[in-house]
Amino acid sequence: MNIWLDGNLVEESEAKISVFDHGLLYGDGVFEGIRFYKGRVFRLEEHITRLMDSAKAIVLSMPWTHEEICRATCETVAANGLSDGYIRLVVTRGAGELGLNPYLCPKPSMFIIASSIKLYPDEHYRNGLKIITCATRRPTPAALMPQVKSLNYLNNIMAKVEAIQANALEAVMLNEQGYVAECTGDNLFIMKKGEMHTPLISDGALDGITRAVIIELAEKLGVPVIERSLNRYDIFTADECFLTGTAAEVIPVVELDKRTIGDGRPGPFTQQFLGAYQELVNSSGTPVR
Ligand code: PXG
Repeated sequence: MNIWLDGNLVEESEAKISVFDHGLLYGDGVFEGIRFYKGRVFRLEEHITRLMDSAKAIVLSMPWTHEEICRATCETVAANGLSDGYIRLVVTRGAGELGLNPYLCPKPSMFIIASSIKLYPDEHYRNGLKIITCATRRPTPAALMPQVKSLNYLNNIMAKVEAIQANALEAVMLNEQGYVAECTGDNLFIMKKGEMHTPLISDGALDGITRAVIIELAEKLGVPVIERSLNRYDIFTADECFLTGTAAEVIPVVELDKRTIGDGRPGPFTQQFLGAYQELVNSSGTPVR
């Protein structure tokens, strides 16, 4: 496997980062997870824009331009001869002194891995996920900005642990006020009386690229979209519920906290959006060469 590391494509065994890198020492850095289908990178521009914004928000000055990163991403996919897969793009603060001070790290590092990703097992796309609400809350924006896709994922990992311990694959995370923010690695949508509802970004959700695509598709299909604060009541009483993410794509949810959502089967809107999403990813994107 060829890894792009600080400007060069190197063998996996040569792709090494210093133990003094603040990305490792403090989770100081940002990342993106991007998919490519049939040799085309899906929503590449949007992912790199979010990466640059995340970096800016944590005062990490990027030594590479938007265009250079797009090119490097495509180059990495092409170098590995892959047609479908997953890209992990990571920017770390770089190596520096021990101690939090990021200004003592002179040079950020960037690496790009093009590989595959294990999705939820197929049966869950057919039958729907059974998920839980976890006790771990999304941090308030006054603590850790939820829109920054930082290397600090412990909050989500602790939520994921709760899900797994409860024999579930995902967990709904609430914000400090008790409103639904999102799941540990996916945004959440419900359908109610033919309308689509999804939490506001300001309620602690990541501004998901897939979320934006689904909103676009809904508007194209004439489905009203309402971004508002949701609580568990809204999910319990929804006709349908589904999650979106680069890795998960669109996945139905049929149960929350042992309560059946709708009729307990993936609903027609969910199936329609999953179909429309799959059609879009297979017919658009930036060619890698
Ligand atoms: N919320 C969170 C907290 C996420 O991390 C999403 C929503 C969905 O966003 P996109 O832009 O993908 O539609 C994410 C997505 C990984 C990985 O291994 C990436 C995510 C989540 C979990 C794992 O790359 N990001």
